[in-house]
Amino acid sequence: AQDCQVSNFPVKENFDKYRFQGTWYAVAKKDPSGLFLLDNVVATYKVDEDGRMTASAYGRVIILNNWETCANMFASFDETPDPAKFKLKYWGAASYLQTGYDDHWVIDTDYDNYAVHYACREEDSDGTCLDGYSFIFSRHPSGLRPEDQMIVTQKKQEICLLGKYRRVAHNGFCDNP
Ligand code: DAO
Repeated sequence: AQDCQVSNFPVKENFDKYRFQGTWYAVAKKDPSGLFLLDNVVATYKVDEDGRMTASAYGRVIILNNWETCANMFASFDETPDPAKFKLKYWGAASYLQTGYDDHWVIDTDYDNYAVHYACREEDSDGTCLDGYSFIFSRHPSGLRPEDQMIVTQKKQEICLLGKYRRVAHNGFCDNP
C-alpha cells in the first residue's frame, strides 16, 4: 500500500539536466489551488554557461477573472543534493503575472518523449501533499505515444495523483506572443 508521503515519492535517478534541454509541451496538468496556467503551455529548458538550468514558458492565463492573455514566464532553478529535485524561481515578463518559489521535481523522463513533473506547495502534518501541481510533458504537442502513456499512468499513481489530471489543449492560442 502507498502512504503518499511526498518525501517518499520516487524521482528520476541521475537526472541529466543537459538531456532535458529544449522544448516540452504540457499535455496534461493537475492544478494547484488558484491555478494559473490554463492551456497552450509550452516550456523551453536550457542550461546556461555556468551550468544553471533555466526555462522560459508560455501559457494561456486569465488575469483578474476576465482578461485572457498569454503569459510569458521565466524561471531559474536552484539545485539540491538530489539532481532531480530543484527549487523553481519564476516570474512573468509583465508585473501582473504570477511569481513564486516552488519545488520542481522530475519524477520521470526518457528525455526524448515524455516527462512527469511534480511540485508540492504545502504538506499536511502527516507528510502528504495538501496543495500540489504536476505537468505531464511531451516532446510533441500531439500527445504521448501509447508506450509512454503506460509509464506515465504508473508514475501518476506513484505520486498519488492518478485521476486528478486534465488534458491541456494546444490550439495555437499562444503561438504568436
Ligand atoms: O499553473 O498554477 C499553475 C502553477 C504554475 C506555476 C508557473 C510556472 C512558470 C514556470 C514554468 C517552468 C516549467 C514548469
